Amino acid sequence: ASAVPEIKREVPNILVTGTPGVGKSTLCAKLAEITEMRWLEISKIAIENGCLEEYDEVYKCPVLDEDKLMDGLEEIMRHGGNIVDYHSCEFFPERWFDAVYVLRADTATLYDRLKARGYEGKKLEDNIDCEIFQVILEEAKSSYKEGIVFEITSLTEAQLHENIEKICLWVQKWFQDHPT
Ligand code: DAT
Repeated sequence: ASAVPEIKREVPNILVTGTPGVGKSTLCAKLAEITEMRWLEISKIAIENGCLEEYDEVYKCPVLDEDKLMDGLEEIMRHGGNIVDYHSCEFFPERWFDAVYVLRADTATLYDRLKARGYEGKKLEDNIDCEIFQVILEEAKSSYKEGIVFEITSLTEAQLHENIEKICLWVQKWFQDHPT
């Protein structure tokens, strides 16, 4: 039995995940603006709250203290209204999310975006491989119920707007299905 009493959320929580460079921040920023939900950039929150354990020299990125981070986010997640933005998704509690959007990109686009961000060598190759082998999509499918995982692409402005529309419709439907 969990020590945390469940609260019925009045606003849903959404997870936006995918390989770095697929367009998560771009989508989340816009979505947060339109829905007035809270955009939680996990990488930034981890830094601001001292939730980094060590630095991975191979991948040139910090390793999260996941337990500390989850404990710190529990309260805010219980009340809902959050858009969580992170390039991994398996360590979050399943009960936190009402929808999981996995952003996908083609190799050429992702390569250009990551190059422009200064990624190179192994870090660049590994992130491209991660996308080719749909690592995050598989992670999402094995961590969350099939019906709440949605695969989307956001390569162009037009697709960005289509995705925003689609997610806003999903949010509207969620409110209809969860009357207060
Ligand atoms: P992520 O947060 O997944 O790392 P991002 O939002 O920072 O990705 O986007 C990476 C780059 O791609 C950035 O330069 C903006 C661009 N981009 C993202 N989504 C886009 C879209 N739908 N149309 C055009 N450019 C986009």
